[in-house]
Amino acid sequence: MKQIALVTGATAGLGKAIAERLIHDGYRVIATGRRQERLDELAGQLGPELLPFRLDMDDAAAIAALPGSLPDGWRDVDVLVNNAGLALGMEKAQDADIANWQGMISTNVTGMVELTRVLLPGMVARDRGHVISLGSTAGIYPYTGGNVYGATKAFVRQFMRNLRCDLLGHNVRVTNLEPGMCGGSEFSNVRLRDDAKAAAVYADTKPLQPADIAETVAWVLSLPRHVNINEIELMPVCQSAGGLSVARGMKE
Ligand code: 8X3
Repeated sequence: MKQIALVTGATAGLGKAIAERLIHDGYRVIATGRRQERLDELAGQLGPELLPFRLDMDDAAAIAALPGSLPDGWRDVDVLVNNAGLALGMEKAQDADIANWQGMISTNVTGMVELTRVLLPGMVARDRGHVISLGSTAGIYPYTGGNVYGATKAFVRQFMRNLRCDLLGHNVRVTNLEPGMCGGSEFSNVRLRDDAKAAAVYADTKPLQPADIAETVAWVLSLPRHVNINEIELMPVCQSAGGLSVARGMKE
């Protein structure tokens, strides 16, 4: 029997690459996202092993109803890939738009925990499952303008670590993947709301690509059932953490 994976945010970028890779590796995939036409396109491309399922991660009622809303034969989700997430804005905290902060918390934290909560009982009851979340290096290393985005990813990190404690004794694995700069997605276009500025983020670099993240997901899943990869931090070779900063000449 093929395993079933549910991938959130599967209409583009990392989620799409992960969905494609999992279909290739023999999974049946529930691909969720907000844009129906993109989901239909993906279904057309990947065939009947992919179930397009419209889901807005800000819609608590839809998330709560999800297990019962899935068609027969698609309800026993073995793998949850918490990929949906976004960054909004790069302003310093003192200048940031509170609506941007609320938007990031709603999708990256609230939607993610709600969906995990509704799918975990089935995994525990069947004594098989794997929750894989997309954290970020932004949840580990602070940077200017990363304020709430980084904090949501630090939440993901600690939530995944705590899930490992709660799931001890059950064959349900939990992994947090923490990529650094990754191109080939809408991440910076959404964050900066300016395509030229988004392109400049990756200018003259060789960032990670969605396929690199999909490869990591595939590897983590392929390991024997007794092996749990807790966390993986990955960056392109052209990136490193910045170190500490000092402001000189400040007024006392
Ligand atoms: C994306 C990594 O460095 O743009 O989560 O915050 S970064």
